[in-house]
Amino acid sequence: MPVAKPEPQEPRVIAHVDMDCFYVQVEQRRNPALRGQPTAVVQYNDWKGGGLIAVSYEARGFGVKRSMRGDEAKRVCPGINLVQVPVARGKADLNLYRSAGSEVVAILASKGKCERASIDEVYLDLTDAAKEMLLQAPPDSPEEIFMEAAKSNILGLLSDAGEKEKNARAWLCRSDADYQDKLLACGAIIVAQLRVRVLEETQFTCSAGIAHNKMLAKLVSGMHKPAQQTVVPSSSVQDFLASLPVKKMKQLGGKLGSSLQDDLGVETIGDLLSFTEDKLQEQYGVNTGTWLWKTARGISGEEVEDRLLPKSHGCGKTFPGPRALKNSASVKGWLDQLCEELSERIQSDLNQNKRIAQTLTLHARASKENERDSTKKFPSKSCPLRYGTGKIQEDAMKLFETGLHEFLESQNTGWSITSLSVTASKIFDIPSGTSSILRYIKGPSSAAPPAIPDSSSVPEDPSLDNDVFVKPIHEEQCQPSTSQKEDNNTHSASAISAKQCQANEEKRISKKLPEVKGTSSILKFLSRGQSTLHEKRKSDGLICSHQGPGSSSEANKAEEHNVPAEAEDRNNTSSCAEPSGSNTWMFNIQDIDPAVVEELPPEIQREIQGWVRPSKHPSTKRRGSTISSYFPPARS
Ligand code: TTP
Repeated sequence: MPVAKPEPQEPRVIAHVDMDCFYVQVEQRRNPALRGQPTAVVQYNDWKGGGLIAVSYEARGFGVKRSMRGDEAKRVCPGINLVQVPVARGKADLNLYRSAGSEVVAILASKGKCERASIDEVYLDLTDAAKEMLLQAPPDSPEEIFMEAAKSNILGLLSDAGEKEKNARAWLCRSDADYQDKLLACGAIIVAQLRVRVLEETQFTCSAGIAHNKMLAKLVSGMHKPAQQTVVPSSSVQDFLASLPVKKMKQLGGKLGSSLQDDLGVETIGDLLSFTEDKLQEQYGVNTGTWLWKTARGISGEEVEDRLLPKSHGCGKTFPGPRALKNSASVKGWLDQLCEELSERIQSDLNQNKRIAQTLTLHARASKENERDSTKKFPSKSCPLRYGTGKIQEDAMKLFETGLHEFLESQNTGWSITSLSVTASKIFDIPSGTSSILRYIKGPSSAAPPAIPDSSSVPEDPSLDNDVFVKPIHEEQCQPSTSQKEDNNTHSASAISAKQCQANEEKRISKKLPEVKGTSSILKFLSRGQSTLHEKRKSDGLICSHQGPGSSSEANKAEEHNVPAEAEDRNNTSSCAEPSGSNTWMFNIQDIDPAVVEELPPEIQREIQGWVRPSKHPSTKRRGSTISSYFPPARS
């Protein structure tokens, strides 16, 4: 259920940028002969010409829709070019589109905080850039307004087609505008400049919404497509929301939206205005009630996250109709392929971005032979993620078997699987300089040691790779899950003080690392020590911070880990000291993969246990044997 976030005191400028018919544009860049032609990208499939997943605006003009299959599109538009999605391992290979999306993100991220929301859309927080423009070079003359900005659609600005540009120019440099509108005008100019840069450097067009919050920016970014932008001044918010169907609002597309319609007779967001906050809270609980009340007024405090990388990686495949999988051998065949791809992707994330995924989840859609109409769902199953293709394949199959067992409820009946997906989630950053963790994480099936990441490289994009990619699922995957947020909060509950780190860190850092060999055995580790360890971890939320060159300040790092700086002083349980005056790097003990811990030398393991159970092992820390020696900060 949605929860209202506190709104910031200061006005913000937020943009939502969405690529136009993205996959088609990528294909048109590969084959310029397709430019300006009715074109659609088709999902690999030989049934009725495959399913359309992206349709060019020229083809839309002929009535071609994404819901059509290739054969139908040809009937509607005989001249249409149908381009097949690249295929690898018998399923769609979206790498081409992912890296095209990364090109765009690299440009958009140049002007402010950037959150990659899906394969082809981002949120930008342009508040600082807009403030700077307002201070340094505010728009003051209609004639000098950047051409693309002058084409903006400004919500609530009445003008016929002939006057539109003239009015927009005037609006963008009104001297009598309030501060909020002035910032918004600067934001609109910045977004227009960014969109032109994207076009020049990638050949892709995009559309954008510019508003004071994410919710409004997202709602309008698709309003004038393709290649246009829409601005939402505060004064036009109420009119805009008044007629907006509830189901169009993010978070109201499902059961909550249906309940608003059925139980309260609310059809548009404007209809919600007639309910008091108390009434909405009474109906939907305190949090959701407040969220609805605020949403009706266009208020949203949701922040743009600084995130260019995915929160999870997923690979999926659907098996509709006759393609359904009906025995374990065929499930294993497909799962192996999906896991192989997932393994490659998390390994590449580790190599390029120094990020480790901790949880493997298996989702499936299934039905029982004798109960086709049953609503019982195949339960999603998760386990700690072990690196290495073979291990992931093995664990995924076990998860499948466990899920199937539950799903069948001990009935001896036939079954069929119509979709399978594996996801790697709970991804965390290895603190900078912890090169040795990369060595430890490398399981026997990982062929090569992870490369030292190149900080200048453009990060991988966050898209999931579902064979038939359904947007809402995709978005969901890109959002933090409640449990993830809860976890973060748990981390913040207590943290080991940076001041507790022991002195002479640099000496230890320069100590030669011993060679430690072993196999990753996270499951073994967890079955042995998980319950105590996890309970303690949950209550302790340990963080250890260490000195290291070139990293950010303690407070900043604490923020990165959602740890209030003051919380660090409350916990005197750990044992690392910091030489004063130098920078700090931190890691959260909860973020260390237990498999990694198990492979460390015994004295290090004892030390970690000491952090986890400080009262029982107050003096397990020994000079020269602390964990920091093994996860040392980078040396410049
Ligand atoms: P969208 O942004 O939803 O659509 P689009 O970019 O094709 O067109 P528009 O101009 O209307 O925004 O999706 C981005 C890409 O994601 C799309 O080009 C293809 C892919 N996609 C799928 O593979 N399956 C889907 O169900 C959807 C909705 C999109």
